[in-house]
Amino acid sequence: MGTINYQERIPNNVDIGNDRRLQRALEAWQPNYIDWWMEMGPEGFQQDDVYLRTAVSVDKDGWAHFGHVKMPDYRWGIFLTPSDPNRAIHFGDHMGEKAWQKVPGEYRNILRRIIVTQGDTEPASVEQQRLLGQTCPSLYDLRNLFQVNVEEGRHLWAMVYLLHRYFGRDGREEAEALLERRSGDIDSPRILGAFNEPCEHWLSFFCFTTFTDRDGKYQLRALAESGFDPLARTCNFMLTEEAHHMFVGHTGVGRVLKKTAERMKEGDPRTLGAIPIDMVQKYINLWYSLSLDLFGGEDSSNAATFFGASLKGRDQEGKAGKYDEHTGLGQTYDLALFDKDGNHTIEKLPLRRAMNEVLRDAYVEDCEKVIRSWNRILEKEGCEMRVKLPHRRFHRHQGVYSGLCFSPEGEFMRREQYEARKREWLPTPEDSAYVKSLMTKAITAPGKFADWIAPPPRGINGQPIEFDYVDFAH
Ligand code: BYC
Ligand code: FE
Ligand code: FE
Repeated sequence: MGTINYQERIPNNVDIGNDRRLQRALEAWQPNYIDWWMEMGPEGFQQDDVYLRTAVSVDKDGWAHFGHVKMPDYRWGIFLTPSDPNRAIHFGDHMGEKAWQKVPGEYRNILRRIIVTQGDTEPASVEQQRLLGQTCPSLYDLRNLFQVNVEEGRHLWAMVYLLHRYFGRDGREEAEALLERRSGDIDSPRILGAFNEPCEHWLSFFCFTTFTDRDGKYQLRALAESGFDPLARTCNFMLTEEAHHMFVGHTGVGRVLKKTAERMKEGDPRTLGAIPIDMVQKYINLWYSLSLDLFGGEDSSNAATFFGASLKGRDQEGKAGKYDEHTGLGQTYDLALFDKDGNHTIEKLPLRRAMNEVLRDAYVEDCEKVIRSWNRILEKEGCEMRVKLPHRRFHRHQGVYSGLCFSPEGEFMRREQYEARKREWLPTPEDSAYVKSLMTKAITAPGKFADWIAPPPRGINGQPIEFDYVDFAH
């Protein structure tokens, strides 16, 4: 079950060869996917050999093979973790029933919508990152960018498989539409806010992979609990890939801070070509708040429906000892509300309606750990400055705090006051221009790094830091 069939045109471990209709549908989608990849994937590097990992099995250890491949030849495929024939639904209204192997008719539309929303983020992120290779700080980082990109492409395959296999004709139409929307396009944008924001330089890329890919981790963990078994199994395998994306972001920002702290011993980081810590803080504020929005409204009837229908659980819903009870009924969640004058009340929200917020809580806690590890780097370098997460009410565009203004400490502010201070908290055009001025060309000599980032402590897959992670065709 763990092994993947690479003999077929579409690598997979779900026996698509035994389902002619499905195989034909996916093989018809494949050339459109490649067209999308050539048009919207990493620009300028499609002919180069990149040291990439490819899934060879879905077993926990040893699932990956490493080798140089040209990105358009990457073996994108469909990999699900093994099925457990006895798996039962463990939350919501269907608790105790056998996990579904087919889509329950009554939930067909909402399930398709969840899958399409998830699927849409994957190609969106590739589109947002498509020009970054041209200003990479090293070959090591270039390779990591491309690893993230090909795997986001594979995550799109994962969702498209579910659409084709379980949703028939409307699934096929949605799969086509996933290749037609474009990040940031006025007429046909991607579905969720953060995936239409420009990601113009490597500091934004590292913040994106720290905070936005980490939203992915929590959404996938919630969907990995799903009563719809194929969705749960596909998300479980996606999570093994996701860990590297967050590693890239977490260590990337960490290396930026390390370099800045080193430089601060010599003088003003700005005049020494490093990125000042308060500028890093602004990008943390931006990408963290955009990513908080991805969890949806704090009070959400959609979230209540998803949980009640046993389609989307809480973080680690099935983990022994984590939750006392799994219906989410008869309980409340205290939510702080503000009116337009800043008057503050606490509402007792029925727990099911608060499921987006419950998931956001798990995410916030995880992000706090990341911040602590960044601050340990600063401390070790003898730097007194620290970074922090802004309050979850700061700079929100979805949910009960959108339309109101809050400081990074979470205090209510009048709009004029907030507007007057916004430049201290969020990147300005000048900040963006400064960061970009440090990243005007690709650093491609093996083992060399741009001046604004420290080298990593070790290479990828046991290779040395100066390894040829990308072999250029010319
Ligand atoms: N932008 O009830 P509400 C990843 C809409 S990241 C724009 O508050 P709900 C990745 C919402 O659709 C993980 N619109 O929230 C990371 C609804 O519209 P309707 C992505 C938004 O429905 C990096 C209305 O506002 N996966 O994988 O519970 C690289 C009110 O909705 C936004 C998923 O998100 C927004 N931010 O939505 C690559 C999982 N937020 O119904 C990949 C699938 C909400 O009024 N999605 N709206 O027309 C879901 O489970 C849910 O749809 C949401 C929350 C999490 C988005
Ligand atoms: Fe992904
Ligand atoms: Fe990711």
